[in-house]
Order: sequence, then C-alpha cells, then structure tokens
Amino acid sequence: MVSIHSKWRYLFMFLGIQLVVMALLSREGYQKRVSYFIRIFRKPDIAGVSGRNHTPASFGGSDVYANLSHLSKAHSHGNEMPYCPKTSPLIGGPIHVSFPSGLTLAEVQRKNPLVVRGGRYRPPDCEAKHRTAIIIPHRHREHHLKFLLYYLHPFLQRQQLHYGIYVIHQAGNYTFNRAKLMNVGFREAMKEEDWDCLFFHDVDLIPEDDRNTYVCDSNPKHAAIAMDKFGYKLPYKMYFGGVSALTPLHYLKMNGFPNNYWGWGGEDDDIGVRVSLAGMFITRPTLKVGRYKMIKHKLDKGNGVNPKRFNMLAKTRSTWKLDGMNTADYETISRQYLPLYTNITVNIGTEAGLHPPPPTPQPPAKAAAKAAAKAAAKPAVKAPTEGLEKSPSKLKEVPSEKLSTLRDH
Ligand code: UD2
Ligand code: MN
Repeated sequence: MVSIHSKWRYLFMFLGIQLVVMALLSREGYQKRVSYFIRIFRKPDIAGVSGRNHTPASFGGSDVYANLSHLSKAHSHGNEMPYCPKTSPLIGGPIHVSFPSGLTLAEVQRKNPLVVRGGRYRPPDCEAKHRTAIIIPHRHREHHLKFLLYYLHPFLQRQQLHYGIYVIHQAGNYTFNRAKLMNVGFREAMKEEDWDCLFFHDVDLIPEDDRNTYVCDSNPKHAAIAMDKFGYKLPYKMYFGGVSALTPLHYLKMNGFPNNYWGWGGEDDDIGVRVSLAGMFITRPTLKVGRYKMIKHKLDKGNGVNPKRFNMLAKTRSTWKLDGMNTADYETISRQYLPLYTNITVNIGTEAGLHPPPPTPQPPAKAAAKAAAKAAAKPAVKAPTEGLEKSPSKLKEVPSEKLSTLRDH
C-alpha cells in the first residue's frame, strides 16, 4: 500500500524531473517557453487560460523573437550571398504584444545582437531585396520608444529586410510638429543611404502581425489600418495616420509633408489629400494583417490640439506645392549613432521661423494694463478648439469622408 508520505515523495520526484527537463530545454534556447511555464505557476489567472500550447501564442500571437535564434554573425556578408526569397521563411504571423515593466534598452540590445551602430541591420545569410528606413518623430516618449524598438527590430529581421531606424527628435519646448519632423527624417535618412522605402512611424504603435511587410507598394501605403484604439477598423476612408510607407519618388511627387501643422491633428489628413492631389492613391494591407496596438497615453504637453487645422485642411489644394519638402528648413543639432537607432536632434523653429525674435519686453505699466485686461476678459475665454472647427462654413471645403479632425484625441 502506498502511504500519503510516499505519495508526496513521488510528486516531488515528478516535479524535480520536470525542472531538469525544463532546464535542458532552456539550454537549447527555449528560455521563453520555460519562463512562460514558470509564470503559469506564479499567476493562477494565467494558468486558467492555458491550453495544450504553453507559449504566449495562447493569447493570440507568438513571441516576436521566435524564429531568429539560429541567425548568427558567423554567416556575415560574403560576396556570393543569394538574394533573400520573395517571402521570408522567418515570418510567423500574429505577434503577442504586451508591455512588461522593467524592460531596459540594454535588454533590447542584448536580444538583437545582429543590429549594428545606428540601428542598422542586414540579413546575415542572404542579400535583402528591400532597403527600408523607419522614421520616428519624437519628443519625451522614451518609454514608448523602448517598447517600439523591442518589437520593431525582430519584426523587421523576420522580414529579412536591410533596414535602419531613425528617431527625429524635436529640440526645445515649442509646439510639436510631427509632419515637419518627417520631412527632416526623409532628407537626413536619404543623405545616408539609398533607401528604397521609408516608413513614417508613430512611436507608440506596435505592429501585431509580421505579414504586414515593411516594404513599399507602387502607391503610398497606409499600414496602420486596424488599430486597437479604433476597434481594429479603419476609422474613415481617407485616414492616413499612424504608420505610412512611401518610396522616395512618392514622397517627392507629393512635395513631402506639410511643415505648418503645429500641434495635434490635421497633418495626417493633409498628407492623405496630398497623395491624391499628386495623382496617386492609398494602398493598404488587409485588416487582418495591418493590426497595431497603441500604447495608451494622454495628449502631450506641448502638443495641444491645433485650432487652425480645419482652415488649413480646406486649403491643401492650393498650398501643397508651396509648402512641403521644398521649404522644410531646419538645423541639425546632433546626430548620434546609438546601438539601436540613429538619433537626430533638430531645431525646426516655430511659425515665426527658425530663429524667431525674442518677445519684445514691454514697459512695466503697459504689461500691468495688459494683465488687468486679460483678467477682466477671463469669463469670455474659449476652449482652444471652439469656434473654428465646429463651424460648418469653415468645413465646407473639407471632403465629407475626411472627418478625422472631429475625432477625439
Ligand atoms: C494620431 C495619429 C498620428 C497623428 C496624430 C495627430 C493614430 C494612431 N495616430 O495620433 O499619426 O496624426 O493623431 O497629430 O491615430 N509625438 C512625440 N512627442 C510628443 C507628441 C507627439 O513623440 O510630445 C510623436 C509620437 O511619435 C506620437 C506621434 O507624434 O506617436 C503622434 O502624436 P500622438 O501619439 O500624441 O497622437 P495620437 O495618438 O492621437
Ligand atoms: Mn499616439
């Protein structure tokens, strides 16, 4: 008869053997599976969801670093490397995206040993068919950038691309200007390499399926078609925000992006309109593939809603040739080739130019009178978005399907 005591002994022996097997698997490069397995023991709520498959795939996607472990520097660039196949064998489909606390850039670096200075990569075992630059407009979003790099590097490696990541950092505290930073990114990236495709990429959007290939189409491509924040649907037909892809030719044909949208909103629609004004159309991946998760955030300080956006949008037809890549003025403050990306810090100035004159000092009496007048007018102060954009007369020239600017942040 088996006593209760010996039952426990068997149970411990069984667990011991399991641990040894897991340790062996871990040595074979299955750390992810093992740590996931360990998590199951730690968090009973997760264990409840588990089925036969104990990888993160049970949550609707696989680990973005799977499929990459066999690549090594040893292959390095010989002369007789064959071209990479049309469809990468490393592509795995849906990716599990989560935002673990405690992730560091050092960890991202450790997980991407083949990425070289400036955030560049070439497949070690074949000649890439495509050269893609990623342009990320940025200020004060280091936390988001870290997650984007964590997911984007392996995502692009699985697609066997020759790629580089550029972060275009707006210097100073003046109102943010996403589209102008893209113009800077285009020029600075093209100075360095003959990229055949540029991906203009919000810092907070994480792709959830690596069949969403970061290569260009024959027309400008809108890649972020299905985002969690819009219920994984396209919010409206002309939407072009988030992540888009253009060849240098597309970009120049539409005179790049506008430089004069300061603050949140409108610039993405202006860019969408430029595409059609330049005689092109928007292509998109399928809803199944063009999926993104947006890291939740509030409207940034220094990126208030742009109250002029409706008026400006109504005029794109007459302004697109006069304002864009041909008038993008800026000063490069620094260029750093960091391990995971190239950081370019720029002064893009203000509406008043690159070196706006400092505000003229007012005589104390005049300043006091002005402050008193302001205080008296206080109850009449409007919300920054009131007035202009809610007025139908101001909207009449904006195509009806282009109502992004009405959407809430
Ligand atoms: C939407 C669009 C975005 C853009 C914006 C309006 C989505 C997913 N994206 O984004 O493409 O059209 O509306 O301008 O719908 N940023 C900084 N620091 C700042 C402010 C902005 O780095 O202080 C960058 C960053 O890359 C960010 C992007 O600009 O992802 C867009 O700004 P947002 O994320 O605040 O705007 P959001 O999510 O409404
Ligand atoms: Mn965002």
